[in-house]
Amino acid sequence: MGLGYIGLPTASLLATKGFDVLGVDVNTKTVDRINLGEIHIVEPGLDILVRSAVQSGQLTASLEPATADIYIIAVPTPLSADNRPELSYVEAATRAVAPFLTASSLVILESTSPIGTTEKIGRWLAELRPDLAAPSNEDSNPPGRNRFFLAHCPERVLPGRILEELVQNDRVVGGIDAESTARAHDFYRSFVAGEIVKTDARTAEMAKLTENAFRDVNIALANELSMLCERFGIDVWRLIDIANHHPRVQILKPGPGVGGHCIPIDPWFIIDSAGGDAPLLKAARGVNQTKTSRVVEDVQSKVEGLTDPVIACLGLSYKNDVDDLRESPSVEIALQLAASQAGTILAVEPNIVELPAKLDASGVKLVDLETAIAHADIIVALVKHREFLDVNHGALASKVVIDTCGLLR
Ligand code: SAJ
Repeated sequence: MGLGYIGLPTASLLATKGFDVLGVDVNTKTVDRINLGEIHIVEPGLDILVRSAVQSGQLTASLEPATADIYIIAVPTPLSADNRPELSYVEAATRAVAPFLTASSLVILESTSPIGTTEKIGRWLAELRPDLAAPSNEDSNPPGRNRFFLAHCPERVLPGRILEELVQNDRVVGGIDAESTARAHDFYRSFVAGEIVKTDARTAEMAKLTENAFRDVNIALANELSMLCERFGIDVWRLIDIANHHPRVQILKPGPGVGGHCIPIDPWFIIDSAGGDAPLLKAARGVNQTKTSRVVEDVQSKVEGLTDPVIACLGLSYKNDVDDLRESPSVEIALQLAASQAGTILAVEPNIVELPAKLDASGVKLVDLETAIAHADIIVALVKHREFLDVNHGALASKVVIDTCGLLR
């Protein structure tokens, strides 16, 4: 259920491992493209995998689910405007599969979810299918009654390395009851090379959120150091390199802020589940958001005194070598610069062919690297894409350069 960044790689991998896979998505265009053996997202190796999965007949895409042994829910769990988890896609997917469940069906939630979501799915399914016994951690299932199984197995793959990590990463499986955990474990064992750690559903949910919160806090330290180093006249990249020589220190890299649909979102799931009582996670979110505003202010201060300034933003995606612009601090920076009429804003993003509507409407222009460098007074390096690595440093000599991602080191 869901053929996005997690569902499509998982569906096509399973298909090439011999499973009969029905990939379900609510988007007609996505379904049509996949049935032609084409893909709608950028991920290394995915085009070849999907083509071969579709051509072999093992993978079919559809708008509607059908009866299956295993249902994997891999739909988005976004954050609402007031930082609350939005479970409507999970609920819709649950409602869509409910009529098709049979005795012994295994339902697996892979979407990153707030604490208690797997139990919630169990309650929805119990209401929708009173003819089947729902799994219960109190072990109250009457013996012999037809029942379904339910577990959480959070996705943990890194965009850009999804196909490799789907197989190689360790997985966490947490069932509502021990039998659900065991069945989910056996399923993942059939295609995962890494260790499969068994736990309960709530711990699995919290483990996934903890991993991303750990990264957010660590990057917040790097971003705070970058702002402090600016004040102290110290090269933050060199500083972190040196500190990381210590055998027990591993600080991540500063950047223009933290983006994507995972790391800036998942700490809020914990904060929300805790009724707001998670001060460190909130502080880290604040620091990482402040870093984005600081980059905008830095550019604005450099523009002062220039006539008709041209500002080139190198990179728009949320991180290097992906096409994903969701929750991207670089997009936010370009938008804020455009809104504040800081100058003409040129954007270079080699992984897209057209700008999203809101950037286009704001007057930002998508250009290639050479054009941007030739015309810009101020270069803001936002994302360390491989296409930027060979940038001609000589051509930058006469420009004001703000390097947020260490591109020009
Ligand atoms: N970033 C930094 N400095 C760093 C590393 C990252 O500023 O040193 C920024 C990136 O530029 C980006 C953001 O953080 O804006 C997130 O990028 P990322 O590479 O850290 O993570 P994601 O969002 O692509 O994927 C994460 C991964 N989680 C962990 O590494 C703990 C991935 O394994 C998860 O599956 C994914 O979230 C997810 O779906 O939850």
